Amino acid sequence: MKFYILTLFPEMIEAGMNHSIIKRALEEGIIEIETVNIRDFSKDKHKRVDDYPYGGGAGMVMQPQPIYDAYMSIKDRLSENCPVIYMSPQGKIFDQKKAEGLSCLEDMVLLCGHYEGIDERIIEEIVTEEISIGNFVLTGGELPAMAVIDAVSRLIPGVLNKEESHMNESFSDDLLEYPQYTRPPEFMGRRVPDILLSGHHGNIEKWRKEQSLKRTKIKRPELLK
Ligand code: 21W
Repeated sequence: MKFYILTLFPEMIEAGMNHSIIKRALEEGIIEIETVNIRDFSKDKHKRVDDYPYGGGAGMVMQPQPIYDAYMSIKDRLSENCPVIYMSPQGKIFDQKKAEGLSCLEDMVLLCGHYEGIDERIIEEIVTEEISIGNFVLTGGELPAMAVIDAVSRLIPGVLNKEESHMNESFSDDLLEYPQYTRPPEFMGRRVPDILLSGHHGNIEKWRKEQSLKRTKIKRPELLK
């Protein structure tokens, strides 16, 4: 899978994706990330990419031309129905189901805005969908793009190793995870539940199921409805 990221801050993406499991997947060539610096396509002598909003108001708006030219610079290499996803507070909220859908694709373009957003004509002309990562305000689309890359990549075969993919996950069956413990058996006077030390795998599995259900009821009851 190849991710193309249109951004004013390619170093942010490169730094963020250079660790742990995603770093390994990049090194193994299972995923590929190509950042395109929108500023490289500015025709302004001061390399400006933003301007004042028509009609007035606070903040700056990213101009359409540098974004359009950045997109055109990769267009020839995109798959036929490659989505162009604008990371936007106005998008549909990202979830595990959406990650699963995206994980079947060959490639995708993630467009990251900054300042107060981008010129609306770019959304009309090149964007195929908008995705938000939640109802809170960030300063740009780079962190959301990285969240999408991370969530999608770990679903691609070969990205997680055997142990990692055995991780019983929150959200895959709409239940939260059971509590986990490692050594030592006692910490700050708190004991690991005896059942986990019993070696009785049947009982342990039953206990974990009960814990998952109990926790979901208490912490995230909306997941059960
Ligand atoms: C925040 C851009 C606020 C624009 C008209 C007049 C991408 C994001 C972002 C940002 C505004 C995501 C306006 C969750 C997020 C993102 C930066 C407001 C003001 N419009 N998911 N004034 N939260 N945020 N525009 O913030 O780019 S996905």
